[in-house]
Amino acid sequence: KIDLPDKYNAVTTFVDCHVEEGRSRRVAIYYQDRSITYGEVYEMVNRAGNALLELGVERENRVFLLLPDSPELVYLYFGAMKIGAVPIPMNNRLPAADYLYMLNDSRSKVVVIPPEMAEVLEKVKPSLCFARHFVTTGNVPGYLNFYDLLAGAAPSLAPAETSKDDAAFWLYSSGSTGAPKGVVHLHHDWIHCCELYARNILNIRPDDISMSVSKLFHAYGLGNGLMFPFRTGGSTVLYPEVPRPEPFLTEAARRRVTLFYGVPTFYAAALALPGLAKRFDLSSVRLCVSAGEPLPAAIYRRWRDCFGVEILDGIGSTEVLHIYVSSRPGEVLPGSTGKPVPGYEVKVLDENSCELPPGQTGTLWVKGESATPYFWNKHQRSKELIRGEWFNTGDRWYVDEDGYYWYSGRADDAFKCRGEWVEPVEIENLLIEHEAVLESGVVGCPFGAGLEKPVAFVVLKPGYEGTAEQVESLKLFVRERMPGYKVPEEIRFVDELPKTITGKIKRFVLREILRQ
Ligand code: 3SK
Repeated sequence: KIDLPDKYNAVTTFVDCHVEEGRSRRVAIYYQDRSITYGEVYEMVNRAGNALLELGVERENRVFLLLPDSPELVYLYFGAMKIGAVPIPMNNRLPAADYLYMLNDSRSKVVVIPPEMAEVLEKVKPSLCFARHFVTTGNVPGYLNFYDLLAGAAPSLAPAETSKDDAAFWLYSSGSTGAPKGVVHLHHDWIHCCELYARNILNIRPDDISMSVSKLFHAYGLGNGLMFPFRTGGSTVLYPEVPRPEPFLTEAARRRVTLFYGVPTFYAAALALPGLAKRFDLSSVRLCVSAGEPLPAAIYRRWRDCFGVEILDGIGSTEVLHIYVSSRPGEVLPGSTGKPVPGYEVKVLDENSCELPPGQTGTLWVKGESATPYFWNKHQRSKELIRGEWFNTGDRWYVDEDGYYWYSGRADDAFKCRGEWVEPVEIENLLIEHEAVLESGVVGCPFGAGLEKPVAFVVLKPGYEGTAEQVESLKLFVRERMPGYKVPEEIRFVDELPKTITGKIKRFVLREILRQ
């Protein structure tokens, strides 16, 4: 149990403490060719907070941060929280209509963008009901300049006397259907994730250098790439571009990263590069992490064989903020996501809300101090997914006799074939073991009399072709290892799979493709 005083502002334990306790000269952020110390971050956070105050931002006002991973995003995220306002780090690759919805839903008063986002924002500006100030990190006519605002703001700032239970920041969770949900998080949430997961499972230390494939606008990336290193006074490498394996691994090697946080799609794409281990010196990495979707055993083994480092798989969610079930160093069971992180509780329930014994698949519920209290403006959805202290993840899992958790897909992805339940992920994980397969996505599709059968979308590794022989080879591969009803009725070769930003396969898009 982590005890916090009732009056608590999270910025005091992630930024201010490093200056107050003599760590001002430590490097907080590596960004391109710059090294930024905790002392510099502290001053810029204060300036950002004061600049927002001067714009008239008040406690609880939302501040929409449509910025790439960069020091500016860090300054504004902490600066807004420090004055008691509520930053919303935001994905900068969405369609304009999503921004319109989220800006009005959140009633954000200030929007901050890089200059290249101006074109998209201009499309929605006339329909914005609450935004009052538009700020940019470049030069855009009609926008305030971020650096001018900071230069004119004072470098010291006392933290707003927030309660530990005040809203600190929001993240929008897109999910697979419906409008995005504003997930509200409180000042006390991050400290729980940092202590329970980063410190107790990863054993994160001040000399660690962290780097995350997932971006800071996503809960997984925000923990990995900012809050975990800032909790200990360690360093983070911020990478503003899309994380393509070659340049990303080059930067990780150059910065001698020690904690590497990826997603299965990234690991799979990197493993498809020829001569991987020779081209990228990752000898500084002591631990890799994967989340976003379960890590197939084949990818775990290939990566470990290539770099000699374990990947710890974990389950997390935007609602719980970070990982609550995780593999442990030295105890990885490939294909499983490990065991609950102490401090969180999980249970597997059937459709009547009865707890299931080991071996039986049901819906995973989780309880923990970092879980969201509610979704903004979505009372019905909040009631459906949050029951008392428990949150319904909507994912299907089972726990084995040894207490290891195994993923079986989204509740709405499972389908029945010849009277038996089929979990797409089981077939996908087998297909990926085939030498020609880079990735696959499986969905149920009605054939003939409307009976559902599995269809596999397959991305082949470079050098393999989607021929009729390849189809037969893949079907035979499954037939030799699984009961007949799990053998894909059809195999379609595709260049890529539709995915969410953390690499979860959007199976509803695959189902739509089959309906066309
Ligand atoms: O998207 C996820 O699955 C996730 C994983 C770890 C931490 C946070 C999130 C949202």
